[in-house]
Amino acid sequence: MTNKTRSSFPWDIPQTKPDRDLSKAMERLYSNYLTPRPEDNPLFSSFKYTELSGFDYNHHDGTVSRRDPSKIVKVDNKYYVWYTKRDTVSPPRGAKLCSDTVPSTDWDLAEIWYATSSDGFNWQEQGVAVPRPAKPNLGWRSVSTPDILLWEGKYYLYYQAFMEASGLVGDHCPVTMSVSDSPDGPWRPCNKVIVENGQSGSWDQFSIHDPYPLVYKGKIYLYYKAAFGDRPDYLVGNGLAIADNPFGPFDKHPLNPVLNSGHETTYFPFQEGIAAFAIRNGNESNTIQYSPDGVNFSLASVTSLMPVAAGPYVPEAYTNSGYAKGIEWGLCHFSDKKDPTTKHSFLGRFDCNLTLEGGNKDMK
Ligand code: AAL
Repeated sequence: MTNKTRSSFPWDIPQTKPDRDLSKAMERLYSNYLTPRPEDNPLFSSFKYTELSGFDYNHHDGTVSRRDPSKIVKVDNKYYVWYTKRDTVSPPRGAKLCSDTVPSTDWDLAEIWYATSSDGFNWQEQGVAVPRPAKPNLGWRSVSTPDILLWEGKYYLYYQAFMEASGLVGDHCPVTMSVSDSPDGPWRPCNKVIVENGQSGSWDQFSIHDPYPLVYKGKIYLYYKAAFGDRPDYLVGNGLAIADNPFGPFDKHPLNPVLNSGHETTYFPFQEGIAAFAIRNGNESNTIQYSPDGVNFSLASVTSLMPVAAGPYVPEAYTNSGYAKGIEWGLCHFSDKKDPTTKHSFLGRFDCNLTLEGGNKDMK
């Protein structure tokens, strides 16, 4: 439905707040969202999903899993994505039954792999980017959930580094980083914790998850999730740590957490600020949020069927453009959790309309 058709309805929602008493719901329409009508709201979109070609899953028997894709970057006309890959003797068996070869969770005993594509639909898996290092190095049990930063001509992968099987005690792990001169590697581990856990009793004392670096205001803005407790009582907050150098120090923002909801949160520069997908966990799940300063987020829209663990193609993720145009597609993951004997995840593509242009936002 176009705006033209819409505005011909006599009862259509006025674009500006009417000068009369309003119900709470109508009041909220003008105070909570970027625009009262989703058709005009640059941060409203539905999502469309497409199967990818190029990844082999061993007939989806649960021994092979790919999940938590990074942002996508384009280098020499090729798209690159990094992700968690598990290729194990069995599907995850839980903390009680795991061993040196049997994974506890879908992201246990994993490595970071990468793939390339010329069109975003057909992918070629290139191989391992960051293998599990020998014990007792950071991440010896599992390396997972990567994201990528381009900074002054070099490439930096930030990822979770497990020192014990996930699930033995929560899902606890720190974040570390590897650096390379090329997206094809080789990757050199920095061998240190990049974002420190909070002090005992603080909101991010146990784990720093889902590191997500962007370049904003000339600095590295690294968003992350911290988890209190175990699934399903999984209470999350999302924080921000800022650095001038990819090796750190990363200073945590004094207002952390900056998001009260959102698991595997996705961020991208939008207009002069930062937009975020809060996909699940928390009162504000299924919302797209916007902060004009990268710190103070408000609801921009409420939507549904959002991409899980989305890694979008963000043309302005590292350009420090000052006024960004948004995103149109990326990769995400789907998890097959119903049957414990084949539990695994696989990658898919999402398309959306989260660009500066308004227009119809329903993806068909
Ligand atoms: C994901 C992410 C992190 C968690 C686990 C693997 O969805 O939030 O990466 O540790 O689940």
